Amino acid sequence: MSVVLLAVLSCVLAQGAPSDWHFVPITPEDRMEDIIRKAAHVTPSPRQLAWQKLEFTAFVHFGMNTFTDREWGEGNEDEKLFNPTDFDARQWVRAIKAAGIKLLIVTAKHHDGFCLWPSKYTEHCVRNSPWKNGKGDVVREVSDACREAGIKFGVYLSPWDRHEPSYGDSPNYNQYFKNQLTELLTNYGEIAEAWFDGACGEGPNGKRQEYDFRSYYDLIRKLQPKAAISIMGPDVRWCGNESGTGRESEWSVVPVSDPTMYAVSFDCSQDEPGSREALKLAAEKGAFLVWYPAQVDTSIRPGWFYHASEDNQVRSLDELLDIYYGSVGGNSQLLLNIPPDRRGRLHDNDVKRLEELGQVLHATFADDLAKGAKARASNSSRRHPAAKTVDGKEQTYWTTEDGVTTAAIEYDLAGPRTFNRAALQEYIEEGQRVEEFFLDAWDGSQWKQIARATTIGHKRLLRFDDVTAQRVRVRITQSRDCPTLSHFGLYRAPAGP
Ligand code: FUL
Repeated sequence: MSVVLLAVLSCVLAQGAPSDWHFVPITPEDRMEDIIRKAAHVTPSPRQLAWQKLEFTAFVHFGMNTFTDREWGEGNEDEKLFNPTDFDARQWVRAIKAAGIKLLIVTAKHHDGFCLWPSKYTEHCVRNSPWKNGKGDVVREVSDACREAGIKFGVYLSPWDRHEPSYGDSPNYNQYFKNQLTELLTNYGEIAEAWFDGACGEGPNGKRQEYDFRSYYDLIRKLQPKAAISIMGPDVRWCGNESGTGRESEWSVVPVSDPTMYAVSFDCSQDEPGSREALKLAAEKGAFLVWYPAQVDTSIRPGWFYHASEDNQVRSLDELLDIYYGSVGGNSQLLLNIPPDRRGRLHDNDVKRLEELGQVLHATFADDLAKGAKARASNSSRRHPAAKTVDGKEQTYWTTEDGVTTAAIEYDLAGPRTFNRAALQEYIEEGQRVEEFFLDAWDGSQWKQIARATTIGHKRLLRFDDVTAQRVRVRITQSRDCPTLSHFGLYRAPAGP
């Protein structure tokens, strides 16, 4: 108990950092059990929690590269090349919403520096394009379409800028970048996510740009306090690949060396950054535990931008489902890119695939066969009985009594049911804890194992062949502290494709 108290007390605020940034120091003096207890009590900020609950989000790469058939522009492209013939942001949003996506991030500026909004600070923008006689504003139309349709909106603003002459002249470019951020964060309503990648090149003056991330973050917190700052940012970490593959065990609590998170130098390529081994190694050097959840970003096509040559390479429904189960179902958020074509519309092939994906997800998850089931746990705290896992409410949860880290919950479905998917969610407001669990079904004479998995976190989805049973059991065999479960669900995915 005293260790828990110590962990909570040592969860202090980073000096000078915004007030909701918590971190817990780990040191060489800490024993493994101390480190694990501390990790189990690190919790998300309200902003991170809201971000995590979106689960499935969209990236839209659109800009100069769409018209030059490139992935990275040089920065010297003529503004006259940008000329969508039938631009329709509502069409993007309709297609994206049909897949069940809850937020859209548009590439307001990619590495070529061309701005999709009429920026006061550069001539390299839509104002000098023939589109709508220079009166168009992609960011405006997309943000309006998102709001109209009730989905959230975010911006990608490339720090690397191959057009802007001040790039590499660090203080001047930092000011330019903040001016642009200010335009985007003040003129387009609520921004739910600001996305920065790590690409950084040399400026025309031959100098390397030193980004002043600290001042970027401070500005964002001031102008859009609810916006999650992703990738080169303190709120959300990159999963480490662009192929759509999540980790088998994804921990949202990881060690960092700078608790202010102003200088994010996180090695995203690690096998399992939140594992016991990784925490132990970090403690030996002295580190800080923070809540830093993973995002899986990938494109529905081979490229991030639209290329007509890839029209027949839109990912199959099977592939997209694999990505979905591995990311959303593996304690990550999925950011799926769908690039509009030169008309300024999503291509039919992508639209069709998004629709199919939405249909399968809806048909699978609309009916929870475990909802309201009779639930009995081997151990429960008085205020958090097992029934809370199947009451359909996000804010209620089951947990064990102090000191109990393994337990089983048995569910009686009131009659035999056939299912092939399961969903489990921890109550992450209390932290992430489960390290291993099993799902079993009673076959009439004995318990049979259906699945085994490691972490749960915000969500773990399990896929298995059809099982027909009336009684099922979740067995938590390893947890970093009292396990919690806010949701347990059973579903039946339609057969095929
Ligand atoms: C990377 C960029 O270089 C790619 O072009 C793309 O925007 C991807 C999402 O981030 O860093």
